[in-house]
Amino acid sequence: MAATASVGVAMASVRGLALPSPGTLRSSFAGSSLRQSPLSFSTPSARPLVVFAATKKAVAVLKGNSKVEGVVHLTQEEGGPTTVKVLISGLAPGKHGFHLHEFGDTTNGCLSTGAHFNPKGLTHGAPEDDVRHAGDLGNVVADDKGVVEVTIVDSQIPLSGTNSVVGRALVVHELEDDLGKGGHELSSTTGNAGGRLACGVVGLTPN
Ligand SMILES: [Cu+2]
Ligand SMILES: [Zn+2]
Repeated sequence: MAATASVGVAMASVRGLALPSPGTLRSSFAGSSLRQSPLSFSTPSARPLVVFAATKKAVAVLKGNSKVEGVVHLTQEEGGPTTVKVLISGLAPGKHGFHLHEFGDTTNGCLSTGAHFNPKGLTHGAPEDDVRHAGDLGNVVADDKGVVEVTIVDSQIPLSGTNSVVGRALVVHELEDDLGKGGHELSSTTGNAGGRLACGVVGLTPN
């Protein structure tokens, strides 16, 4: 009974507010704000497509099951090579293989990052070789404090496009990468660089 009565009152008041009433004004405001909101969303979403073509920046934070850790900043101007600024600590002094591996998957530590990124299906090599994996960045060299601080420039690890390395992983190894020339059975696939000390997924950053 009470429900029926309140519906009756509501209907009566709608009918009562026929044309030039405050009720009609309120409903027309609601209508115009609904029409505006799709417009204000579509304008900013169209603009980033233009900004998108400028400098790309990415970062990888390297971690593992040892004291080895690092941060790697990658930047690429449109169409140019990628600049890779490497800072790693906790290494044994000397050379360590440094690669871009295929997957950004660390569910099983650095092991699940897969093999060297190799979209052209070539054999392992040195960064300067024509025949190399795209991910072959050679060796980084730790000083007597176990620190690597180096900048690598490479044209096979873009941050956009079909062979983008964003979402893949950087790995630093226990041993020196023999650059495919060591004569070991692993030379042509991994450079026989030994265990994976630390790794990190390459992700986009505004910095
Ligand atoms: Cu590797
Ligand atoms: Zn390789």
